[in-house]
Amino acid sequence: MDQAARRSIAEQMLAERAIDAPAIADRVNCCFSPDYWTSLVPGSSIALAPPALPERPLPPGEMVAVARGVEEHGYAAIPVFLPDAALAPLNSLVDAVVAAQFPPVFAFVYDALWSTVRTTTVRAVVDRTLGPAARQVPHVWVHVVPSVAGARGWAPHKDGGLATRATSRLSIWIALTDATIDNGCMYVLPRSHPSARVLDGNWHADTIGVAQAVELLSGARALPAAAGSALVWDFDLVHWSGARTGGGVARRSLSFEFIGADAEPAADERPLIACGPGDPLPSFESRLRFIAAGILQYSKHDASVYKFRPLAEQLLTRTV
Ligand SMILES: O=C(O)CCC(=O)C(=O)O
Repeated sequence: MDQAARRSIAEQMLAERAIDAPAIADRVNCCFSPDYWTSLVPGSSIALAPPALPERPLPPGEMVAVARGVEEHGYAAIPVFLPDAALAPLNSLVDAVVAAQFPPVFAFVYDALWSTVRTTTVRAVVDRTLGPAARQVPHVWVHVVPSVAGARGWAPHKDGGLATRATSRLSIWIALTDATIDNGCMYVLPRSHPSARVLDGNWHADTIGVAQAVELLSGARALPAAAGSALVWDFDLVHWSGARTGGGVARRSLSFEFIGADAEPAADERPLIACGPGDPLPSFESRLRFIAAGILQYSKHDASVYKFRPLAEQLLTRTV
């Protein structure tokens, strides 16, 4: 059986688990109500002014090291900049969305998630790596690797949908809980490692030799990340999630993308989001559209959201 046939069978199986039409209609109504969402979490907000999150300043010189890491290796780690006082409310928002039986990415209806990249740290990282006036691409995701042995996040890939192999772009992945070797932390193939050339160019090629596979294994690098720290990588870096070896807390993280002022956005990267000091957060309706587009785009990486595709389609077509 070829890959297309296998995929089609898997999609049919997943579609059979789809939510029925009345349940979708009910959920669409909830989705479009800011009051519904704020009622789930006391003290939560959905507005345009970004709330300031508690933030821990980075050691001097850290930004230079991050920018150098991205340039030389394609990635870098940012030490903890979000303290527990910021992480606890963020995790409560994800808890509430999951308890209401929505995919975790719906936590992006709330201001606080958007505020994580309006912090001094993230702004400085984006400025240093992409230059001034970079903007946010409306691709966001909440990654959850559940507390089940063998569970894992996304398979190896390079970022960018229609903008594959694009330059002047940066992903920022913020750990909401500790990401460890045992619970499925991220792995990368540093671009500076000699084996990275194996995946240059057409890295989707169906066959590579055993010798090359062994070479690739030698290049893989695990990146454990403490809650409140972040990883950044550019769109030419192969990265993936490890598999969990056991239980413990779920591994949770947020993903964001940014594009330099000089780069032409691909169709699926519009509308870009201005994210300088003083710029408003995306409107509630825009957030719903970004969440819905993410479900359609990322269900190929995250099968748990596949059954929400009809809901996402309705969110994209219905006007408020
Ligand atoms: O957290 C994960 O499992 C995958 C993150 C990732 O690869 C991405 O956001 O591009």
